[in-house]
Amino acid sequence: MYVSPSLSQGEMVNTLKAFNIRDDKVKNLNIFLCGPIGAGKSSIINTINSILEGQISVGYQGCLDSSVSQTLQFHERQVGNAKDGFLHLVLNDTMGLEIDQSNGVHTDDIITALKGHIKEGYKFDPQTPIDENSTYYRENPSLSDRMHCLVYVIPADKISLMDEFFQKLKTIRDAAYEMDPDLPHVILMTRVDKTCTLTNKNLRYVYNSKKIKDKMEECHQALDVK
Ligand SMILES: Nc1nc2c(ncn2[C@@H]2O[C@H](COP(=O)(O)OP(=O)(O)O)[C@@H](O)[C@H]2O)c(=O)[nH]1
Ligand SMILES: [Mg+2]
Repeated sequence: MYVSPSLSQGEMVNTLKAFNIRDDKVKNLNIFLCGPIGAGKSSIINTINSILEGQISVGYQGCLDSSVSQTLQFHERQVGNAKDGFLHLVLNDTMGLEIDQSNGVHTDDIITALKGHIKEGYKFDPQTPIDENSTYYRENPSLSDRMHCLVYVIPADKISLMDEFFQKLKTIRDAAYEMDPDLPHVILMTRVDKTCTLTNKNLRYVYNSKKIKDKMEECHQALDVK
């Protein structure tokens, strides 16, 4: 699927709505959102769903900035709604990947989820990765169960504080390359309004800002995705 950036928002939405998967063994395209708590993952899911509902909103989810994850649950959100129909896209929120291993979801669990072994609703235990005997553990995940795209959600205003975190993301990146060398990796930079006075005034300047360009370069170098 290619959605040209020159399309209007309505045209983009229609392209997404018309999107179908050629392989009928794969029901939905699974997109894996991965990033620190407070990066804006839930806000992205909300914004996408609001746009599809025809609202013009750009939504930051109304929740508090927190250094500890509120929910340590594996969560799938199908894009769309019951009234207008669902798209063949599922956004998977990893939740609570903390800088500190002892506090958030274990990196091993993130990798297990990436490979499709973890079922929706599983409550992560920060101390121990999922037990293969758990009812939430899927022993032989199919192509339909695993992730098809890895999105790193990176808060632009926190990049310089994230050295240790980037190491975690690189472990996940390498596991993804090992699982499927052709898996697309995307960096999605959030909180650009908090990083530059120009974008803070108007988000339309996002592609004109030297500061944002430098942050994007910093992200790219830190993660080194192909
Ligand atoms: N200023 C600003 N705040 C944002 C942005 N994205 C998210 N937020 C806020 O950052 C906080 C964390 O967002 P959330 O979506 O819950 O992050 P999550 O932990 O990754 O799911 C919330 O208070 C959001 O309102 C953004 O692009 N700009
Ligand atoms: Mg969240």
